[in-house]
Amino acid sequence: MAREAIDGGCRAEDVLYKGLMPGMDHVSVEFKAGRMFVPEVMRSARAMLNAMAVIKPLMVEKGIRMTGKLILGTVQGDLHDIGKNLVGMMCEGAGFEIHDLGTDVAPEAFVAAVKEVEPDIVGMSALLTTTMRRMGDTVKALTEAGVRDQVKIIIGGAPVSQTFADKIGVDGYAPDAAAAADKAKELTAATR
Ligand code: B12
Repeated sequence: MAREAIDGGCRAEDVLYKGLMPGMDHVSVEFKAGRMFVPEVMRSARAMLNAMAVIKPLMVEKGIRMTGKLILGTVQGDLHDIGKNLVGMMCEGAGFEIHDLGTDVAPEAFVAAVKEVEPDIVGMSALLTTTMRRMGDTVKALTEAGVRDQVKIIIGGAPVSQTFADKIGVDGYAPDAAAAADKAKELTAATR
């Protein structure tokens, strides 16, 4: 449908901002209300990603800026990535350029990626009570490298909570992928 819209004369940014993003906003509302579930969110996100593959090159050509850049990774020692991938898909749906570092990401790898990509936001995922501590280590590594203040940090994953987020000094926590996209938008809006 995205290709048809472009071929029919629609501008790439209209396909994104008037078509795809309101569509994902709807998915977000329905997911939060418990009327849509993980498989439907994943299917919607996949449709969004396929449409983005069509329009992204056109947007890059025209120099149209995305909502922001977001680095995402599951922390060191942790291989769970289903939730992280969902967060990436929803944030991409919200217009973010995603740099997914994968799983088992060491604090130093987050630091290197921040220096290279210069993102607006760093997102960390942890599903194990043993690995959630690596989130604090990563914040420390970013601080020691002198880049902590250049980014907003959000965290999530089943054992993670707002209390834990406050404790390790990050900028946000979100319980699910839809809330993660909202939080990322809120934090980038605050910095502009
Ligand atoms: C699937 C799974 C696995 C798969 C992972 C496959 C993969 N590619 O991800 C496999 C089989 C590999 C696995 C392995 C292990 N697992 Co496991 N696993 C699970 C399981 C069943 C589901 C996790 C999941 O995908 N949920 C669905 C997603 C959509 O939800 P989510 O991850 O919570 O993500 C959402 C939010 O948390 C949030 N979110 C997530 N990340 C982020 C990031 C940001 C920035 C933000 C804002 C939000 C956010 O948004 C997401 C989307 O809505 C859970 C049990 C459970 N019900 O949670 C156990 C579970 C997490 N695993 C567990 C354990 C113990 C292990 C193992 C140690 C088992 C073993 N003895 O080998 C290993 C560890 C391997 C490792 N080093 O990581 C325990 C953890 C216990 C604990 N408290 O620490 C759990 C809770 C099971 C249990 N009840 O015992 N596991």
